[in-house]
Amino acid sequence: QINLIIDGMPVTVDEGTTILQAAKKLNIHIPTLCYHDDLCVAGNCRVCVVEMKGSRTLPASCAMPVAEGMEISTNTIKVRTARKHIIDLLLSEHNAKCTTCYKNGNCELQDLAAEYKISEPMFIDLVPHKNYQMDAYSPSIIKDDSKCIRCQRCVRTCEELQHVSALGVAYKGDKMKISTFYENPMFEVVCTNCGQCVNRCPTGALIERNYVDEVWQAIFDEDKHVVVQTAPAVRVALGEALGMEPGEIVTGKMVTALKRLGFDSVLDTDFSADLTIMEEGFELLGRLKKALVDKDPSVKLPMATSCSPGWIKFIEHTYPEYLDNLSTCKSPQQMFGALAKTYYAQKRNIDPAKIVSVSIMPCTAKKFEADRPEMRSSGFKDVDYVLTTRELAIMIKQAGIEFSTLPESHYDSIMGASTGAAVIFGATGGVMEAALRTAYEVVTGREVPFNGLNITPVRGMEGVREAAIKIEGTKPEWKFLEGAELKTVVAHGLTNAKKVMDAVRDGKGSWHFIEIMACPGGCIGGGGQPIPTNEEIRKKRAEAIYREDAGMPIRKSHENPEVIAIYKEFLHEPNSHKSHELLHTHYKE
Ligand code: HC1
Repeated sequence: QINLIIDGMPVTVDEGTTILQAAKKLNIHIPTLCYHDDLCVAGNCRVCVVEMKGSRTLPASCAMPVAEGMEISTNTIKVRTARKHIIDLLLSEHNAKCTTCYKNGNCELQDLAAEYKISEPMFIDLVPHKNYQMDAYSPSIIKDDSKCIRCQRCVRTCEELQHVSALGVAYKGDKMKISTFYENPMFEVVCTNCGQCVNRCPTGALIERNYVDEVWQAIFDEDKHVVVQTAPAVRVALGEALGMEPGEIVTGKMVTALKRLGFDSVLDTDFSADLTIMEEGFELLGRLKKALVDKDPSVKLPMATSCSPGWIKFIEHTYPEYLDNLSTCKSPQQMFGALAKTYYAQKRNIDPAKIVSVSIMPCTAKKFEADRPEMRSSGFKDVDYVLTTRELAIMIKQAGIEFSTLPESHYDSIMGASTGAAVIFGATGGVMEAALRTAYEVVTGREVPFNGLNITPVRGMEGVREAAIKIEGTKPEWKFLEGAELKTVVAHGLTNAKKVMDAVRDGKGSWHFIEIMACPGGCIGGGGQPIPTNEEIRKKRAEAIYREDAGMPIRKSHENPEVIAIYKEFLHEPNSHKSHELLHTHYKE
């Protein structure tokens, strides 16, 4: 334990704590820019400098560990002047057209400039002399170097959290910039579109490509029928972008808001998440049968989930030899899109050409996914526009809706019913838990033997989690699984995905089923979620997801009445010819 004094107040903290963390314990706010809770310390912006008794220099509080007897001052004239100069220097190289910036009102540099009352710039405006580049080729992410302050949060995110390293530091000195391999557009390098960099960028240098105006246009077009689907993780995060606390469940208010925005039908990705469980669950059982009964050597096991588009892009780039291990199921977003312009159109008697299909996702990679050539099995682009949670919040604000006071509404019918199994898709481990709830019951006729359907071994925030489930008392047609142990593993964040895939490649993992989500925490920590997103906030959103599940009247995908209906009326059975036509795909090398 270390004792020190900050701003005249004594504080005791563990060895290894930084001055920044110790100050936080005293509720003293020290400004930061390059620092982020999720990332390793960089100490390169130096906005967090403090004065230390006995030292002539001003240490960066994010990088300096505490020491016994230290006396720190966080707000002296020297500190204030240094911070002001640093902010001013950053502004001299920053395209500060704040009024037209997408991040206006949610920019950490703007906040600091306001806090430190930067009025007359002290340094020459260097922006006109710089050859800044704008990369707007990706359907997911726009990179604008003129807004970059080179804090390298994006670089650390891409390298540490995601093990992708699509972004890196190029050149030195005043030419230093954040760039890609040979300065190619992000669209053409190994970027997975996960948007974790976007979520951590303190300015407008990395933003999502936004489709708010296009969606408004569709809503105002009387000739169009605009359907909207909402992803599981949006309902536990949207409130944050509209002034509410992390972890508030706003499902009913969100539905009301979407109806007031003018969408013709407000439906739920959770419906197609339940459908995914049926398709994916039977696919897994089919693969197990082929491997165990038919002894078919061509069967690929372990089977891996395929609903996270960042993960799909990652496996395409990094482990292409395992593409056949992916489930052939499209993601729930894309299953929904394909059905919106076929099944839904037929049932509502609407010309599918007039349907505009919009999805609200916690994810930027979903924009890329919707653009993939594989995603046109309805004969049209299955999902026309993908908005992030943040973009939906923008639309709600633009419409002048006071979100927190909204009454609650229910989703519309046909593809709006869902279960607790679907909502947990939004948290890491959720797809696995939902699949086990259904697969176990299909095979044995009994509920999965865990306390109240809560398969806790697959829950939590540990990067890689293994769980095994013994199958006993099988129905006659599944006799080959009697006594078998179904081995599963769950990973979130691509660094953890790499650990699992390396183990598979090296023959160290003997799993049957793998769930991988590209983002830390799963979709609740998606790149399109409200900013800030950090560990504490992810935990609160995950808790909300499990609360939502626990409160649902139906908690198993195969009991979703609209899923039962679609099989009866349209798809016939899981993995049917029709299902394969619309709901499955194959990613090729
Ligand atoms: Fe997800 Fe999924 S859970 S991928 O995390 O399978 O984005 O929320 O919508 O498609 O259902 C995201 C979330 C989401 C899909 C589902």
